[in-house]
Amino acid sequence: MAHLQIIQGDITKIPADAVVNAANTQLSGGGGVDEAIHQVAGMEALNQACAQLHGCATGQAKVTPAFNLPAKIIIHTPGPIWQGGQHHEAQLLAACYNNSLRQASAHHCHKVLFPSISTGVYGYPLALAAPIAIKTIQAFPATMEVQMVCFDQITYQAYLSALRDLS
Ligand code: AR6
Repeated sequence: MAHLQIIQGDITKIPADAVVNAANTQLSGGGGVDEAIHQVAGMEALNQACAQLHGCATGQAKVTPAFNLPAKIIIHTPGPIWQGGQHHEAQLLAACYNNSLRQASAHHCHKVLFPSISTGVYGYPLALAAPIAIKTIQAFPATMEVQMVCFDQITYQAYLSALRDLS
């Protein structure tokens, strides 16, 4: 079973085997954590590697090298855009975590960092997203060390509270 830890910090500054990126389906870069990851990994190298992947469907996950990030690989997963909850958002969000962990496992990664997928620009309510993230990570069968890296205090508190409610 994957072991989950919730921490507050900047995902680009923590050494790991794999860093998950909250991407878009074009894998074209953008704002938020996607921009931070591109900036630290190296804009040109990462944009070039992403362009070779020809996009990624919502809920799926694709891999590039991590370049200058302190990691082996970056796993790019486009989360669902919140549209009120009746458009398969929950299944798609769970698929992001599950497919990212599958990629991590296929690439022999033991330590994996996640940002809070979809709860920024994509508008997924934190209180609904956090338990989905936690349950999906904890249900993943491989032995792995997973850190949910919350950038701000509100996100950190939401994940801590969801973890308490689930245990
Ligand atoms: N470390 C960890 N978390 C971070 C960092 C960081 N350095 N920077 C921001 N976050 P978002 P989304 C948090 O908007 O909602 C992009 O333009 C942020 O505070 O990055 O999945 C993509 O290209 C929030 O809690 O991702 C897509 O178009 C969380 O990361 C779109 O945004 C996710 O916020 C994806 O939107």
